[in-house]
Amino acid sequence: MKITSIKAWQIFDSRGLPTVEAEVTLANGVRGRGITPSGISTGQFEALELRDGDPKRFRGKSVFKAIANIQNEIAPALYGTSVFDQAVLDNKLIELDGTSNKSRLGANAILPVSMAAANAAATARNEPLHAYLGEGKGTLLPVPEIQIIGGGAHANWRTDVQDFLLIATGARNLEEVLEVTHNVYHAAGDILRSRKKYFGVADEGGFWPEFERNEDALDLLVEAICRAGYTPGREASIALDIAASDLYSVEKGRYLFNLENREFTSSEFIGVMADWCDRFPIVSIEDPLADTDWDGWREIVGTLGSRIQIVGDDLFTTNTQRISTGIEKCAANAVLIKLNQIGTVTEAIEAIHLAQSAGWQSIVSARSGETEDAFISHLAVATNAGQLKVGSFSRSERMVKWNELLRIQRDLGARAEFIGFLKPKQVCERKKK
Ligand code: 2PG
Ligand code: MG
Repeated sequence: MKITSIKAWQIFDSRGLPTVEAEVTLANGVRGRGITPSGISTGQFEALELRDGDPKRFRGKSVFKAIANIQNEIAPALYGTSVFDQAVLDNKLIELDGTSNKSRLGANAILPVSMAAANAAATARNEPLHAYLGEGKGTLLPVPEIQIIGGGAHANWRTDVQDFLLIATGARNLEEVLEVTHNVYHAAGDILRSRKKYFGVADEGGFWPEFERNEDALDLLVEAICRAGYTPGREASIALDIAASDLYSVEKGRYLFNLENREFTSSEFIGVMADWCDRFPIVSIEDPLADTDWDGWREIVGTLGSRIQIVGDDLFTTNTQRISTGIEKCAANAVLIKLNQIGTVTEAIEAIHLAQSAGWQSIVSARSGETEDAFISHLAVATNAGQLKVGSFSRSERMVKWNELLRIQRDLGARAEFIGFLKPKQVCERKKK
């Protein structure tokens, strides 16, 4: 089944910023669509997001160059290519770009075409996307990791730590996860409103509170879990995304908590997190250190890696070379997977497979700038990734992913598996089986 047409347009994401939508049409008239999300706390090693930079148009944020690259270069190169071999197709895109970080054509030109082709292929085969991408082998429903409080770059730095998330560690199925999450999310809102600490909603739908210390958010989460009728650490636990690259001052060689006017060396910062892990039911920490601080990453894995999940996001940027280095150095035990960090569907799937082969967990993730697209829910199931992180439990660009997961579950029927949150050791044991 050959590609006969590729078109692209500028549309808008959940922050109201321009992004790229591509549409692939096949010889039989079947069409597939792909939309690029966009991050704000981006890692320096990510594939390049091409923006026009013309201050007179969309404050420099328009994506017309990326769209022109699709129309003038990508489309002619892919006409006549079979849509059913995603790896070959993605490889053509990588070669056409010719750079190591997709900086010539832009990852936001390449990715929507890659996603649109996968969608068109699935439709042409009359299969749901998860079945097509996973060749029917994807049956594991990912455990949702759901933001309750948003901070950092997503909430004008009201807290230094970026995400305070909930994982329903005691849930026996997806419905229970969503019920626990629903109850804790709304309990947290009630508490904040009653204390007049509610400032609004952050970029990913989590609450944007007025706190004096980062730890206040941990206290709030524990209180909300209890208020909702659960036992912290049993039915519901805490995950954090420190997004520490944003907190690291190269000049000072220190991590900064500006909210509290505190500075830390790498080891001191690890000490803060170790102390939090002793006092709060934390099961996962993402980006606890900056993406250049490999020694710090090794140290935190030595200190906390047997107890909790240590996730590399900015550290790895879904890049198999960086993940391989991380595996060699024992610098984490889990990888965050973001399609637009690397730029093609095939490379994202390879990153998940690499993590799995090392006995690491993979967490498929949305960006802070999202759309109505639910591709990642399918990707998580297709690859048996284990976890899914899409922001909070409000706003349609987030809920569409959770709702799609429920649809996928219905679609899989008796084949759907839910095994819940696995500790690092359990992930390794599952791999050995
Ligand atoms: C992250 C993401 C999503 P952004 O750091 O994990 O929460 O943020 O998309 O802004 O990089
Ligand atoms: Mg992150």
